[in-house]
Amino acid sequence: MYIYTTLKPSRKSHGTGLKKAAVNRNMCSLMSNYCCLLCPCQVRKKMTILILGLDNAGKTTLVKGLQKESTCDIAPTVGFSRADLHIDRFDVTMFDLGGSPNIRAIWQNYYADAHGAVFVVDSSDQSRIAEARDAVTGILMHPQIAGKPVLVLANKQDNERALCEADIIEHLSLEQLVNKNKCLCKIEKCSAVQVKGPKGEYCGLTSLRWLLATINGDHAKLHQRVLQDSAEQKQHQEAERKERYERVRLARLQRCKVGRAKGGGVY
Ligand SMILES: Nc1nc2c(ncn2[C@@H]2O[C@H](COP(=O)(O)OP(=O)(O)OP(=O)(O)O)[C@@H](O)[C@H]2O)c(=O)[nH]1
Ligand SMILES: [Mg+2]
Repeated sequence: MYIYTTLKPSRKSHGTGLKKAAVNRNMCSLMSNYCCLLCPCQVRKKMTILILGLDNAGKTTLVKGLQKESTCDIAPTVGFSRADLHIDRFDVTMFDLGGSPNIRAIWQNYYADAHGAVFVVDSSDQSRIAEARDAVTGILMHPQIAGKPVLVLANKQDNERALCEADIIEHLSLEQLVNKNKCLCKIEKCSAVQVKGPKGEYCGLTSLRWLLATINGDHAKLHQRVLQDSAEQKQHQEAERKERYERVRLARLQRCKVGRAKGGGVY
């Protein structure tokens, strides 16, 4: 069985697989870091990350925290917002996508462009954990996301009712999901409203560094996939646009014919 997770069991045991470190991957990552030092032209790599999760999970708060902006009074995201950040030696574009049910349909329009994703969970809201499981299942099973690295943030840990990482893994069926879809995955606790985490820096940033390093370790392959999927998506969208145009043109033509047959004027 392939183990594609570095999930850390914190309270309960989750089988032997979870404890295995991805040694080869880390070696590749180290080698690629070393190559970057030797080759200055490759120093700043571009990465696109999607920030996904249910409405009210704390996605925008997280992005604001990463941008060192105020995390107070944040309105629900209608559509999406884009943030460009320089983190270490990476140029990171983040798409913070609105999580309300009527907006979730647009998420898939962004999958092709993503090198990886962050899934934010409101750990304090057990009443919506099944909905979060359905959402994360849909994301990881999508052919344009499967195989890409995913960071799961168990947010709102400042709330005393918050579920721990082990509970979130269980409720989201995360182990089965990441293994089935071959997604490298890590789960981290987070409180997006708190400016400093236990390691002295913003909690979201510490966690995000894992995602960036993981993408960096497989950047050439992931980037090739992004280019190919994005090109295919554009072609598909263009074909759909032409088809729509043709449908409208034929409908108009038909209306004109009917109008003429009835002896009326042409509109
Ligand atoms: N206590 C607590 N509240 C948080 C935390 N993170 C976010 N919130 C609050 O949760 C609410 C929703 O946060 P948002 O960042 O707007 O959530 P979102 O996921 O972007 O929601 P949509 O844009 O609707 O998809 C806000 O009132 C935040 O202040 C956290 O770590 N702890
Ligand atoms: Mg938002």
